[in-house]
Amino acid sequence: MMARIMSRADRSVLGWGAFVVAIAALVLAVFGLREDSPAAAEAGGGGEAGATVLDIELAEWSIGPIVSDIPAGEVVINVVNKGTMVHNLSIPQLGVKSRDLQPGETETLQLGNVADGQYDMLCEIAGHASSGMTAVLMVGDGTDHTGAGTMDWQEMHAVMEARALDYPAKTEGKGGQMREPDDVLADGTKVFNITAKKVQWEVEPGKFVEATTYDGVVPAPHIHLEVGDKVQINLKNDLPEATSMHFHGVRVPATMDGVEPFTQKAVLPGETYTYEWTALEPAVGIYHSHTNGQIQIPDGLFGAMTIGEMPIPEYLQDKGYEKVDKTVDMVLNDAGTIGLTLNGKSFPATEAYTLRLGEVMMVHYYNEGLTAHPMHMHQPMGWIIAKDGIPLEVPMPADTINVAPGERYTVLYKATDLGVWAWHCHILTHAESTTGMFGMVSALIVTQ
Ligand SMILES: [Cu+2]
Repeated sequence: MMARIMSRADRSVLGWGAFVVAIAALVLAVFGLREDSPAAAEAGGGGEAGATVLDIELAEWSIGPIVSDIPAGEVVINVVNKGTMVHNLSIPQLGVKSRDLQPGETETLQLGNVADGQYDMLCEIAGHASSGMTAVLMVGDGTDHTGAGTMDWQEMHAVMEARALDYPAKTEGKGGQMREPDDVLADGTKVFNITAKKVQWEVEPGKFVEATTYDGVVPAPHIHLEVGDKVQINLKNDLPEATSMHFHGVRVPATMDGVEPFTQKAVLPGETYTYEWTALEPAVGIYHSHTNGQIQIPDGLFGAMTIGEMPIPEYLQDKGYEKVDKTVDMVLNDAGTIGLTLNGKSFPATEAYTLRLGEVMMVHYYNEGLTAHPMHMHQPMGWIIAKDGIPLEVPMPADTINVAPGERYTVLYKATDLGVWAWHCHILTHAESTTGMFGMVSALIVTQ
């Protein structure tokens, strides 16, 4: 039995009231509560006599401790970069900023005499704060109860619950929708006119970021082709910098591989560049930039591209996986202006997916971020049926699928039990914070 790799998903939404109650219960039951104890380091040594010395660690994607509660007075901060990328520590309200620290580097910051108050700390490297590199410096006698550092567990719980109950929150813009050709030429060539441009993109309610996009959406429109299709993609560059387009995981001639300056000239601002090739083999791929890619891609310049049909393995047909009722792309990101997101949205603005009992969902995972994400579906169990678009001879069961940057996994899920099932990255700091779930969290809702 064959199923189209991407069909127009029927994402009918039902019973949201019941769902909201259900997910609230789910949130409490599944994720539980953790009380992060505010860290206070009060010691001599290194600083001026009587100064408070604070140790702050930078990593992907956190600043720890997330809340530091210290007395007013002289403050010295020892910053260490324990991550694998360059980071810095900035306290804008105090005008204090470390230099850019390489992995393993340290710096001591003399803050001087700091008055009572709440001061934000963040990494100023583009996209790092929105990915989670923020923390709070609470200075004073602790009577300020507006900040996270002084919340008791009930207050923290209320903040977390309020955030979770917003799910699935409405935001402007929806990416990754199927894109029909703009034109079909006499010889059957499918023509797609695609514009690279910056837009303001709402990643979560009220939070707009400058995204780098194809056609104004994150992820870019999904392009689906059949084996044998001739395709022409006219890439117009409306960005303020050069770009190019690479077809990741798709067999194309070297001259169409998009790696400037080797296989083509860069597409300069204002120019249009044409890619033409024939779809030779089935694929589960991605089209994305290959120019300044470490910025342009996390900032949003990526979209799914599939060719042909993905078969259901006989092994699973025998287990009752007869047809695919719904096909879903799950594009992961963690950096740039877009940050920790599923399909360009951060919880609670992520989509809620629905299945009826017995229905089968095919999910294509794609990772366009900078780090791996173990994507966990609470239920049902998933079956990996293809890796990077190639069907596996023997499918592999997995409730957690570690998707490294650049990888694609195709997974079948058959709805076996009613309920709201959390579906999230299992690197916990990609899914939860002291103010509740965020980032790479979504849910599958199974109904009768
Ligand atoms: Cu993750």
